[in-house]
Amino acid sequence: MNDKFYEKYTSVKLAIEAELDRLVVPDKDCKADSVAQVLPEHVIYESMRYSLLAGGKRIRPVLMMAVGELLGVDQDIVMPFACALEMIHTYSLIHDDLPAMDDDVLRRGKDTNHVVYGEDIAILAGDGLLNMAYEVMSEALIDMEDKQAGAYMMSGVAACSGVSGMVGGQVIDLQSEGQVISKDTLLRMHTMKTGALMKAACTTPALFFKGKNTSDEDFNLMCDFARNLGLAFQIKDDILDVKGDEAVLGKSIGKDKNNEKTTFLTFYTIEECESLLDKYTNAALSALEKYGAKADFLRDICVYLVKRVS
Ligand code: GRG
Repeated sequence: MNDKFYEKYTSVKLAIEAELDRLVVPDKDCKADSVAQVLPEHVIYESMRYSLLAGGKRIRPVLMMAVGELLGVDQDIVMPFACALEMIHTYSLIHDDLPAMDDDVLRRGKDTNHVVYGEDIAILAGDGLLNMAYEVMSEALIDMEDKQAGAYMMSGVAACSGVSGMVGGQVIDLQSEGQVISKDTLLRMHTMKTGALMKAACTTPALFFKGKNTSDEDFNLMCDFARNLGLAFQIKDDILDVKGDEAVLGKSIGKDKNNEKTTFLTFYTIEECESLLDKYTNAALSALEKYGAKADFLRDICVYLVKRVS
């Protein structure tokens, strides 16, 4: 990867992190006052910020900003939706790490939320982030000139995050533990659990144009891009769970086997997984052909995700 890519990725990531930092405070309209005055419920903000601002690749919001740039949607319009998506992703990680789900102690290089704040606060921190995501999107919608566009964007994020998307995929995952599942079920589970937030990231800017007498071509291409990228991302995640370095990854490895999860490595060897990774990455890249050089940042993101070590 070239330096120009990392410079751009870092600058988008830092802008997103600065906005997340601004949004998640006891009262974002009078930050200085409320930080000075410690309220009894202050711990929930601390807990939400602990996980949200703990690092992470920020791949979903960076993708959303990149697609927004590609399709010509103002970056200020996309930013609140990108932040909301990262809040939803972080809530899902906090809840996924709970003893009732994956029971994990390490995330983003730190103790998991419930280890630090207890299960009760960790559940509420996840709930708080989920609700704040909708607060941030609906406030953005109020300020948008084209409210219908904002409503389409928010509804897209909601659909991808809920039972027909990530939550549904997590249910399939939990119900599949210790069971023999088919390759089709595995693909369906990951398309929902991991792929749906990728779909939200890549299609939300395209939804800005819905209902404006434009064709659905960009939306359909972004669905195709996200579906293949999501599967490539998950295969790489499965490989890293076996071959990765816990210190670099910042999360526990070997968890899939311990939790009796079916993964791509249940069906395929590492070498076969690596060629599947290439197959899905190439399919994702093919979906970008129409855009020529304008999509180079998105192409570089794909390559970065395939080569990532964390
Ligand atoms: C609790 C509703 C609910 C859903 C949980 C996110 C999730 C669904 C489970 C986490 C476990 C897992 C392996 C999910 C697959 C998606 C994935 C690889 C998540 C980790 O995302 P990264 O790598 O993490 O983008 P960072 O920390 O970089 O943001």
